[in-house]
Amino acid sequence: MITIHHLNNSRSQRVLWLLEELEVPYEVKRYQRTKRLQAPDELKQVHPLGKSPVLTDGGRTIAETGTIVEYILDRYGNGRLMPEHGTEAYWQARHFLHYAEGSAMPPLLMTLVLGRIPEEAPFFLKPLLKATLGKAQSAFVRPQLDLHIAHWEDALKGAGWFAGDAFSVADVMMSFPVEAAAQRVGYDNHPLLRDFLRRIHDRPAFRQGLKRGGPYDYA
Ligand SMILES: N[C@@H](CCC(=O)N[C@@H](CS)C(=O)NCC(=O)O)C(=O)O
Repeated sequence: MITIHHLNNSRSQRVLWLLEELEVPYEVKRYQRTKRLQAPDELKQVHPLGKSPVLTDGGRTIAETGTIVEYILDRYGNGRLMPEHGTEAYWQARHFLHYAEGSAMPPLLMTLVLGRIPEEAPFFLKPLLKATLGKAQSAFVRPQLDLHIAHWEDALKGAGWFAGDAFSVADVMMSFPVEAAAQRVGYDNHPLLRDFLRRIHDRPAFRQGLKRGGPYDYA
């Protein structure tokens, strides 16, 4: 039986959603973030990085969302949620499967970190840090984020999914950066991304995944 080691309010939610879409039975072991929003040390007993998600299945332990998702599709997918091998849609799905964590998340994480540094600094440094890091944010990070968001909106033209004309693993993987950017940037000028979020939130498997994973700020 698969166990997902799930940190509350995290990108691990995608894995629960995928398993619900595929109707694969699984257990959830929940972990709570510390006051500083980090994973508890207990997770390091499951995998040395101590990050979530981690999947355990029999004697096997797998970390990193993209690998976990590939493992689940490979072992339990029976061809579902992945476009036909070798087609354009297939390579588009592979692109988004890797891109979600490899390229889309770093500028979002940077936004989070740059915003948090002044909050945690001594009071007399806050204004200086806010001004300096705010500039770095608007000069370097925000243009990158805008570039990425334009790529997402463009990908949704057509059928409204990230790969081909049907819902796939690409949509599951991309949901986390899309949710995170909705909070940090907003989609006033991106109707396809707004519609994408509405449609995934309506999926019964998405809602069931939320029940199993617990409160999730991103949806
Ligand atoms: N790229 C990794 C990122 C893993 C990761 O950073 N997970 C976050 C959850 S959103 C985490 O465990 N954060 C807590 C911490 O770093 O202590 C993946 O997709 O699995």
